[in-house]
Amino acid sequence: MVSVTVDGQEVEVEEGATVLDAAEKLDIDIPTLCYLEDLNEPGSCRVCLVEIEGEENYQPSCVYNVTDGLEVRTNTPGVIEARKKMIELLLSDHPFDCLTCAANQNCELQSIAKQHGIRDIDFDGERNEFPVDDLSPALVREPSKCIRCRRCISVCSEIQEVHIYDINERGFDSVAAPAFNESLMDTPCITCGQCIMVCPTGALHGQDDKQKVWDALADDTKHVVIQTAPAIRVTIGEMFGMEVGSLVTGKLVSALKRVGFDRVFDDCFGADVVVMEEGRELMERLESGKDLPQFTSCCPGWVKFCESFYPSLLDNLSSCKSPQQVFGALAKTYYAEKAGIDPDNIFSVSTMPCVAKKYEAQRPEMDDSGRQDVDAVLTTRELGEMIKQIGIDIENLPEQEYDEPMGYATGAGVIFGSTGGVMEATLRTVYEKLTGERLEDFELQKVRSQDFNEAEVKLDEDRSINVAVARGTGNARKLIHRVLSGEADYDFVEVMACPAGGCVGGGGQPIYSGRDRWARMVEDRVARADGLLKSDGRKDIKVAHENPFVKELYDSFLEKPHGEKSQKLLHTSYTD
Ligand code: HC0
Ligand code: SF4
Repeated sequence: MVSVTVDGQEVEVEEGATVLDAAEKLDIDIPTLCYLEDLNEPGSCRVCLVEIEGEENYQPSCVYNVTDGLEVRTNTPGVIEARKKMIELLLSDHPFDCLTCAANQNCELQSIAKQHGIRDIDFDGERNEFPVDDLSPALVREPSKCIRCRRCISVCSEIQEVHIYDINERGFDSVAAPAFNESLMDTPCITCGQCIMVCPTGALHGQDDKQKVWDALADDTKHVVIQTAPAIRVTIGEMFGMEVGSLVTGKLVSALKRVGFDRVFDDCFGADVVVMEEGRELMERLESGKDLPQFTSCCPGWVKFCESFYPSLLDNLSSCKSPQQVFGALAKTYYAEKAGIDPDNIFSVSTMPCVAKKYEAQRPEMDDSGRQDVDAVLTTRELGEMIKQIGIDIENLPEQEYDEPMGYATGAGVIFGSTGGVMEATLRTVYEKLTGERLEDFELQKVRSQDFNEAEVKLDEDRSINVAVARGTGNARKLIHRVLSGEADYDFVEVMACPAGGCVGGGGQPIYSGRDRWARMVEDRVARADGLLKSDGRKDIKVAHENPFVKELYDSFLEKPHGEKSQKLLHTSYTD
């Protein structure tokens, strides 16, 4: 340990700590626009300047390592002025469209400018004007708003291992961008949206489908239905100041009815159907021994990752569509038929914690109902904004039930929303079909919060199913290399592209602020997943194959899992 003095107060910190760490220990908040705890190498924004005894120039505190006896001042007029100049320099090359910016009121540059009382900018010169890239169905890039903090580079390269961004050009023209400034559409971007979650400004944000949905709601010829993803029920509350992980299923249904949806359905019903289809597929593969391990396919970011980087594994991906798309295809066929509605008049919306789901809904093959199966996808953020727009606070609403026939889901469908959930939900059914007994005490439950896990599920003396789960595509790469090298021998593997617990940490979730925003998101996955487990615990039925509405679907429409009709409507193929 070494002893440091910051603004006259002495503090002990570990050797190798930075001045920023020492100040933090004393609750002195030095502003920075690049550093995020547990994520990136700091040192690019130069806003965190401090005065160090014996040094001629102001020093960036985030990269200045302490030594014993160091004396630091963080609050002198000179330091404050120097920081102001750094912020003004950034602002001098920034578009002033704060009022209409996607990050308005959630922008770190805006808050820091306010905190420093900046009213005028002394620097008057050239301004970079890069074109907006909005060709991706999921993400929008506004490079003119990039402050070169490198956070997107860290998350995409080090955590996700997709490597889309780098700093292009030098000096005044430098910007974080894909190679050759290509559109994200022309890169292997998997649309996970994790870069959105760490961007300090509005340089990266999701596509916005709110108006499309408002227009459909205002159109009397349209019957507008919505499906809610599992993770929405444990995160929408956060948009209204509720505690992280608050389970608000009934209030969510109420809010959606007030927004004006004709039917409010549950995507978890779709998840129960996926269990039936994907479970049957797994049993068939276990019997034939072909194309094992079976990989889950409900996460579009993971599917794109597999298509881009591991095309040799495409036959191992389950051919079953995701719950979102299974639901979409059924809404415009099964539900349309049952309700006597022309499917062309159904406008099908989903609300997801994810921006990759926007991309998935627009994949050209997702039209097995004879038209686009899901018409619009709203993230948790967009949904929260719509509910606020009509002046409702979700916390104060009464609880309501989902509509029939696609609103009832079992506990299996609900746990899809956090890592390990798809695996467990499928195994609950497969285990029971293969052994005649209930799967109790599934091991993965206990280790669900880890990055990458494996378990052996014993069926009897001679048979077992080896399973593995990875969250985040960086971890998926490690797992895949073990499979391809023959080091690991699995039967069933779940991958969710988002590192903070799968969908509960999706790129469409509420965006935190502050230096610990990444660390908090990773930590909060546990509370969010607990909310889903609570919901599972409250369900009378916990296995998908006992869902009475799923049984009715098969009896009256699909006939059997992985049968002719479900293969046409609910299964798909992949492209390399
Ligand atoms: Fe997920 Fe899903 S669980 S991907 O994370 O499988 O977005 O919440 O809706 O489709 O059900 C997201 C969440 C879903 C789908 C489901 C799956
Ligand atoms: Fe990288 Fe994901 Fe952002 Fe695409 S969406 S650039 S893959 S972090």
